[in-house]
Amino acid sequence: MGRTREIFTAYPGKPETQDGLYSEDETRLANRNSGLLLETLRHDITPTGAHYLLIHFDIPHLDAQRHQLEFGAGFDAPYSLSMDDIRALPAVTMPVTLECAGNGRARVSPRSHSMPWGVEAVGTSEWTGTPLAPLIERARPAEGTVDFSFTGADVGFDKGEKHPFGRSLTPQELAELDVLLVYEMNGQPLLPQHGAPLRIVVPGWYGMASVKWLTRIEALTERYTGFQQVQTYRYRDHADDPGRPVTAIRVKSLMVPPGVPDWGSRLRFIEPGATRVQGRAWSGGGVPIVRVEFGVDGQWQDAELIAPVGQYAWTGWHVDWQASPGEHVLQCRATDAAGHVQPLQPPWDASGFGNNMVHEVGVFVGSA
Ligand SMILES: Nc1nc2c(c(=O)[nH]1)N[C@H]1C(S)=C(S)[C@@H](COP(=O)(O)O)O[C@H]1N2
Ligand SMILES: [Mo]
Repeated sequence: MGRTREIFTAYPGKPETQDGLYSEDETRLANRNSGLLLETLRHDITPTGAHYLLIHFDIPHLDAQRHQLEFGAGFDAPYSLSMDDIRALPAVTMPVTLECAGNGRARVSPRSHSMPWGVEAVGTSEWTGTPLAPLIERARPAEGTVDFSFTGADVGFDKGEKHPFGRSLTPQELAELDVLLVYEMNGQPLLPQHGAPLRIVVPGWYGMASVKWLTRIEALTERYTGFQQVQTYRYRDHADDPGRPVTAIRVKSLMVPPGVPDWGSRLRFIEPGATRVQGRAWSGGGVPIVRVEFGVDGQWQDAELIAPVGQYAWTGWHVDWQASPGEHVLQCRATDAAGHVQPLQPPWDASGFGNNMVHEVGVFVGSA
């Protein structure tokens, strides 16, 4: 009892308040871009309002009645589609787990200056739309096309360069990935913050590829050089490294923090005895999860897997743990069918991309 109170009033490791730990800019970013609440991992499909958000610039105010998607430059048979045209096409609904490539950045040291995600930049939604590849085919890409560009309606500055948010995919990537042109999320029209009225979803890739507020697709005979394609979203060993493009999601898992939290620190309190711990695991490129291990103070045991929510969506897992009194560090670690295992330490990246280290939750087991 005394110990419980002590640990929750002055829990060990609580840092002294320090100015400049995060810059004002980063705090602003963190307040614009919300993350998933870990307890919502209990839901197969993330409640819409709890899905993470990443918005580089401002949300454009688009009128769905007048919105047109243009298949423009570089096509031999250019055309455009209204939202009504798109809704009349064959519809597909697909559960897809999206994760921001910067998820986990706050654990990478030394850090780069960007959105300070902990572990929560992930979510799974049922996306409804129509397959994109046949629509691109219909516009007849000109001979020698090597890239397709996807341009959003949002514009802003990064590193002094003004640009719309845009990304590209090669014809081969388009053929291999089940890219959807999406207008609904969880059975409702897309919310403004998730790309209304139209976005793409690139299943199995980190979120940057899933361009929101989509207005234009072009076919290019030279590789696309948009800022968000070539100047960022690259794995770099150091700031001057041209790097390698960030593409498929790396294997990862999260747990619902068990017990109840302390308001300020989020440290968990658990009564001793049988405790069920549950969570989710996922990987990129449609690769299934084959194993999740649950660790208590560095001792690992296998968790039980529940069927995946979809080919491109996370897999549930749970484990029964006999919680013994004291402080413990709980961890979870997933392995995918390609043999990739989550590392215990963050993989090095100069911009903090692709950090798929194991999830750790500190708990105190006692009586209160
Ligand atoms: N037009 C546009 N598309 C965008 C972005 C953006 O800022 N503008 N952010 C990207 C990034 S980095 C991510 S992780 C996902 C986030 O999608 P969500 O906010 O719907 O979760 O959208 C991607 N698509
Ligand atoms: Mo992202």
